[in-house]
Amino acid sequence: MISRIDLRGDALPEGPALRDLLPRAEFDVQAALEKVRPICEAVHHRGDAALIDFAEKFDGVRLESVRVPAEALADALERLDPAVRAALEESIRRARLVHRAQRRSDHTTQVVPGGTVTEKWVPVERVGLYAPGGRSVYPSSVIMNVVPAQEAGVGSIALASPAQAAFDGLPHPTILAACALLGVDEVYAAGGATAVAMFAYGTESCAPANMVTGPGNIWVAAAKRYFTGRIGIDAEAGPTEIAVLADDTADPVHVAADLISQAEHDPLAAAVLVTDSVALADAVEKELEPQITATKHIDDRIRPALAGRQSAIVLVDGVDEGLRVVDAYGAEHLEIQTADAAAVADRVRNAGAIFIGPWAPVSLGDYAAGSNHVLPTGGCACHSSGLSVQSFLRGIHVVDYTKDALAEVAHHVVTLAEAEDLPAHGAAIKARFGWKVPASK
Ligand code: HSO
Ligand code: ZN
Repeated sequence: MISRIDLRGDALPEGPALRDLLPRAEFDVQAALEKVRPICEAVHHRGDAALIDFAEKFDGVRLESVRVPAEALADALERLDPAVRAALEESIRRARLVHRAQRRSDHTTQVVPGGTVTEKWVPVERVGLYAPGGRSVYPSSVIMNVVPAQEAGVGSIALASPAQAAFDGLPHPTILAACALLGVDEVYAAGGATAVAMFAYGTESCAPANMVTGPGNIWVAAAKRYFTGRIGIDAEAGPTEIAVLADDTADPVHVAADLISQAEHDPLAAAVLVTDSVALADAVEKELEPQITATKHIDDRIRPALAGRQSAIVLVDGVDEGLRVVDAYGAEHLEIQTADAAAVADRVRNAGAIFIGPWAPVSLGDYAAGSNHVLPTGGCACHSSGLSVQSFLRGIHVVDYTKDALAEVAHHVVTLAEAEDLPAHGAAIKARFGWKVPASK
């Protein structure tokens, strides 16, 4: 069911050549871009009316308004199963602890006497968050988006999630309840690319946002790409990935369960085991079948995810080689299940999040570790981080120089301006000193 890639024996190739040997699905956002263009433009030109038409077409329900009334949020919270409420509250509490600690403070550097540069961190003014509907109704993702935005101090937070025919055109009640728990009261019933377009352009009922974050399918990713430059985005989230670096000390029951746990998200989800132990590889493979049979989403998601070209068991010559493989892969989630797992984890360079040892499965991070679960996929962990307070802040340099401090460096500025054939740049300095460049001290 899951293929094997045997990298034992020969020396591993370097960099991109190694990455090419590893499994990964096609996620062709560019191709989807052409399809979302007319949708985005319809929202641009027809506003709420377009959103209502698209909800009817894609979600099968005719809405009276896209804005969710306050009573619907209160009602969803009231009806929420108390156990789910307690779990969401604990997840929020832990996420707040971690994200509050991320906030950077402003910092002033004195470059010369009388010359300072302060880096001031300012939250984005208005953010639109997207929470998928359909196959993935995840109140946990509402938490993972809202908490960092709130802890960053974003003043205006709105959330969109697809209209659900089964709930009178409202977004799913657990999404609404999560919003109510988090104090988010501006919620819209809009899905996929239409929601991103609503936030990017604004409509009669929704003011435009400066930034859109949140997971979603390929249409959401394509719409984010369409608007890049106009608005800020977090990342073009692709299908979920788990990589497990394990040796013969790992428990095959745990490893199999963790691979299946992420395969459960999507037929395109990736589950990759990297190990130097053939015995473990065999035991995990043997363990998969009974565990799959005992769960849900078997034929629509788990089997195709594990059998797909994006998933594999990769055999390597040792943990050092395994580390090179997981670094080349840059997994969204990386579990280290080896002897001395913390020391091995310390050597990892590329991963969205790292989970150390037998008691930190990805599922814990998905819900209640305190860490964020909106993480870079598709190898983007090689250059990007997951969602954090920092994602919602802008660092603004504030330059404050006295006359003496400017005079001291004036000749260098004028010299560089002339070297770049930009004499007006130099003139802006000279004009302040009676058109004569002050002599250097
Ligand atoms: N593993 C998913 C997030 C998620 N899991 C939501 C359960 N609910 C992507 O990191
Ligand atoms: Zn998950």
